[in-house]
Amino acid sequence: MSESAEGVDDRDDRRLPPGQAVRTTRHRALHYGPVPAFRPEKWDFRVMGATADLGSYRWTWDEFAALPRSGAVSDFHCVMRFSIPGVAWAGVSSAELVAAAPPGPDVTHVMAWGEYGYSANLRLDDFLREGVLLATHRDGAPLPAENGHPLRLVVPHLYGWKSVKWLRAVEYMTADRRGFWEERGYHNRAEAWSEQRFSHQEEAGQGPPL
Ligand SMILES: Nc1nc2c(c(=O)[nH]1)N[C@H]1C(S)=C(S)[C@@H](COP(=O)(O)O)O[C@H]1N2
Ligand SMILES: [Mo]
Repeated sequence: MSESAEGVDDRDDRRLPPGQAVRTTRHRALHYGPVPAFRPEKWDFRVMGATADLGSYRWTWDEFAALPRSGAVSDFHCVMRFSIPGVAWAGVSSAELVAAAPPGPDVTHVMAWGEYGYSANLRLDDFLREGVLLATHRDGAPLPAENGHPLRLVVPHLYGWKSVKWLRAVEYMTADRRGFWEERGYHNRAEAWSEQRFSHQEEAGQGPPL
């Protein structure tokens, strides 16, 4: 197997978005800030903002674990140019969440909120794309703590920073607003196949003002 010093194998990268290579070495989990502790009795998950009935929704850990589940296999693309092919995720699909907590008619975007205020904005149609999961499991096992336990978002067609780990809430929005990295120079939409890495690449109208 031809492998470069950086531990990437770019021989068979035709299935990958441009500028990406398969990472073959085990990698350190990537995130900003510390790994939060999971306290099941304190944990909840919320849907808030512009819901159809203008109320907000809250699930305890036991309630969330009882929602209908599904799985999806997808490739994961980090903006740092490595990809992890064929990750098997399981959890609650975004479609299932939206069925349980319907958005109002004017909702165009969502903000995914993690612990400690980490956030990422998504177009509603990107959030509802096939394969988007609120995942509790990866490759058949509960998520390791550093990979988002007990719950993370997975949005395979967007760069990895949109896949919020330690997910605690989804906010329905009637206008776009930048999340954590989108305010700090990264692309508002972050579609990996069109290589939307940085905010300076945004066309007029692709995002709210910086
Ligand atoms: N809460 C939170 N989620 C996060 C991040 C973060 O810093 N905080 N980093 C993102 C980035 S840049 C990537 S590439 C992936 C990495 O996921 P992994 O550690 O499971 O490989 O998590 C994403 N989700
Ligand atoms: Mo990343």
